[in-house]
Amino acid sequence: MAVTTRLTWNGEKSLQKLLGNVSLSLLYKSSVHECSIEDMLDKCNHQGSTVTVIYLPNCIVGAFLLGHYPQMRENCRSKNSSFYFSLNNTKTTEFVKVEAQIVSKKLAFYSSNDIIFSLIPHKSHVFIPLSLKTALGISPITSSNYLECEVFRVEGIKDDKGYIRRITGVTPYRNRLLEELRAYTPYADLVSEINILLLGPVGSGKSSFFNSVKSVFRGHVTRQAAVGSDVTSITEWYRIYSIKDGIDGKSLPFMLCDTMGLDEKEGVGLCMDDIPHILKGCVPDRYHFRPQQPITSRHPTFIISPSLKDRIHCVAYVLDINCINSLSSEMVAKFKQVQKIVLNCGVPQVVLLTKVKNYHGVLQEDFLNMNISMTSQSQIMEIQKMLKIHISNILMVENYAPEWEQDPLKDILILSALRQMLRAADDYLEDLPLGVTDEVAGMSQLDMGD
Ligand SMILES: Nc1nc2c(ncn2[C@@H]2O[C@H](COP(=O)(O)OP(=O)(O)O)[C@@H](O)[C@H]2O)c(=O)[nH]1
Ligand SMILES: [Mg+2]
Repeated sequence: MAVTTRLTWNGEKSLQKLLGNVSLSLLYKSSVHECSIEDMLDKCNHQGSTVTVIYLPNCIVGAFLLGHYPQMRENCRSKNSSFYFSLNNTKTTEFVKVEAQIVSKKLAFYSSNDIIFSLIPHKSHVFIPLSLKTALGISPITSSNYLECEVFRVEGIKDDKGYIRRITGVTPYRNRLLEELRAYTPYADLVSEINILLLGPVGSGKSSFFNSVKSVFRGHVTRQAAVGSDVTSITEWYRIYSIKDGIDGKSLPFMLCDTMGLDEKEGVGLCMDDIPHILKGCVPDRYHFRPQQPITSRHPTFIISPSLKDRIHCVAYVLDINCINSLSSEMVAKFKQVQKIVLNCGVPQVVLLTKVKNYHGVLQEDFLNMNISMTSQSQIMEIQKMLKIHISNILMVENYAPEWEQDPLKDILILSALRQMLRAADDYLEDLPLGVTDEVAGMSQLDMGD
């Protein structure tokens, strides 16, 4: 009979995610195999990197060990890198120079001669010192008697160099990015909020990007904007969404402006003549788009004298990365038409590529330079050629779908994309002619008439 893990489906996914989208194969399970160090080592020796998962009454903790399990010989220490985690709150802590040794039927991990983690399989006992319990955010009175111990072989670690540092660095890096964006204020306080306009074909992930940003700041996956899987999948209203900070609920100084999708056919989807009005800030929140009838200044809610704060400060062209190579020539032509309007208005532009399935690839590189590490993809080269947008402004995300759990790596991509949009908007504000603060910049370049 096949031995199966005690982890739930979600628990197994979380563990795989924590380790960088690896595959796991169960080598040892204490309730099925013998509860002895001999049997455990027999199953786990010479298997390469492993993860040992301990099920305590109130939490699940574990140790990842880079390289082989130690040998049975006493007094033989094998040098490894390892890290320890709590699966309940996905907290991790790193120990780079760990020595593993079998002493008196106990598997012990040492760092600078102090035991940092040890297992006594025949007693179903785990020793976790208080300092490690604190670092992992688990209760100091957590029982030392475990219900189960499982060891998995970890497959799919492409590059060992710096692997543990990156894994354990993901959550702190995500938290630093979040803090940075929480503290963000627009350049020279010229406006109270940055307006980011999302433009792209139906189904490219515009509404999902807003939901994703909102989810990151909220601290759990939420959805406010209707997305493709809903009954009415097509966004027909112009929506200017604010984003609240989960901690104290204050509105953050950026808005995401969601539009109707662009369509390759004329007279379908977002009307080209609406775009200059949106860019200038004349179109109000909740305006109902009409594909064949652009808004005019006679419309009752048309904003006749928009100021700098009403304008769009950055445009993001949203595209599904998997569809780039199959964009029709009509859609490419439409994009070029849109781009001309945006350029004419002087608004900065970025590309947001969604549905990036292999986003765990950034873990194999240095996620501090994600754009550079992911630029070899042909789709990115293609979009750069098509829209002539600098590579640093081609951003990639994997949006949250409603049913998914939060993932710090996804958060990093979403927050990095948002940060780049805000930087582009700040450059635009900084570049405005002196004295242009409360009037509409670049207005003279556009016909305000109907
Ligand atoms: N896998 C995946 N699905 C996505 C992503 N972004 C959007 N989707 C899905 O694609 C569909 C269309 O998304 P939606 O946000 O409504 O696109 P919009 O028409 O541009 O607003 C929905 O079913 C979403 O759940 C993504 O980054 N990854
Ligand atoms: Mg939408």
